[in-house]
Amino acid sequence: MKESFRWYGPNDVVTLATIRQAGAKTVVSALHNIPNGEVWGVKEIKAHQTIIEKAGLEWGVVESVPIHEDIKQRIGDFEVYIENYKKTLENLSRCGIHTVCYNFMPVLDWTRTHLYKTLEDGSTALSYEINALRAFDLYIVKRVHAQQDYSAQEIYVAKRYYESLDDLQIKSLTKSIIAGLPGAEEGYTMEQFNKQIGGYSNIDTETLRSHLIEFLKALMPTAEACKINMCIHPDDPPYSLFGIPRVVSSAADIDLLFDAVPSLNNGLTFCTGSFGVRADNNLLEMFTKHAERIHFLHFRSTQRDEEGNFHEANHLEGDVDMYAMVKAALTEERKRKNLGRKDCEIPMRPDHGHQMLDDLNKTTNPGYSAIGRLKGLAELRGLAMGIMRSGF
Ligand code: CS2
Ligand code: MN
Repeated sequence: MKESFRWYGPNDVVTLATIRQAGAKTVVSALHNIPNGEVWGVKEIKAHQTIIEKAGLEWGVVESVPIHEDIKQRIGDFEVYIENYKKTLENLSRCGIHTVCYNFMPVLDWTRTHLYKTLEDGSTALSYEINALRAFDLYIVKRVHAQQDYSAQEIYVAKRYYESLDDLQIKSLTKSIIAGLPGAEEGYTMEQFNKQIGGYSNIDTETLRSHLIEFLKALMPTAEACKINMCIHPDDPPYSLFGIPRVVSSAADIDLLFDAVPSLNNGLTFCTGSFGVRADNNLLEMFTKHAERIHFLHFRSTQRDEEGNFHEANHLEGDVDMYAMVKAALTEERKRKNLGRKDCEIPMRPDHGHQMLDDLNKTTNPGYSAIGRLKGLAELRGLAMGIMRSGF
């Protein structure tokens, strides 16, 4: 596995020097300053790449080139934005960058209700509380059809939860959910959020899926010609939120996607933490079935409960069987090597980490502090070495 670390650019308090000391070779990064939908020019890509290379690292993966909302809804200027996306891929390829992560989650990117849940050992983790989400939907957003989406019992519990919140807690919950987590690119005010949700009133699951498939069909000739491996990131959490569909959540979703667009350039970011939130996702089966098109690995674990709450666990604990996942990744790499595939080292980043030690006193991007990720990477590296050395 090619050990990688995400870097948010020159303003990231976790510097490239830190990433080098963590032992990662590859940087996962994006041009966050370019508005969604616009072309990434060669000049801007090169400038970013030069900063990374000067630090002795390589820019191996783009995470993400965001998909404009017009493409997801197939409205307005979506054709222009698809053309722009192709140009961005061509420009990245010209600069020698061939792996592009993206997601197709409508309106919101990844979502958590709480960003600093204190764990038993004093570190903090990102978490998702189902009642907080429902209370937000029903009583803060006051979404038009929200009442129809929950049972009477769920509404009752959510109402009690809402009534227990003070103003500060309401503000903080709102910020966690709609202000945009790192990498999400878009944050909303309440008014904008409601408007965005409204855009999906006529878009059901199958419609959204067809929009994704149409987008990929349009993109593949360019991706193939420029040797760009597109790798879609799963929905996080992997189910519909706020009555808006999500279509990259389950085993059936990815089967449909890759059946519809079989090119290997139409690949997957295997995020164990995102898929792992659903108990009905058999991660190992999903991985093995689509292994040849997994171009990027996000390794992290989550701990869920019966009610639908989850928080981010230590990388080697929680619901994800990380031993099995790392073994599966190493097995796929060996297979590729035997087939003579050039991409026999798959970029892997420790996805998120707890805020801990000195980082507890720093302001870092939630989920993206240095030490928690360094710990995750070190544990994953040790696990991989142990598997390889024990003659797998
Ligand atoms: C998140 C997201 O789970 C994750 O990796 O941190 O930022 C995710 O990377 C993007 O949604 C992918 O497009
Ligand atoms: Mn991820």
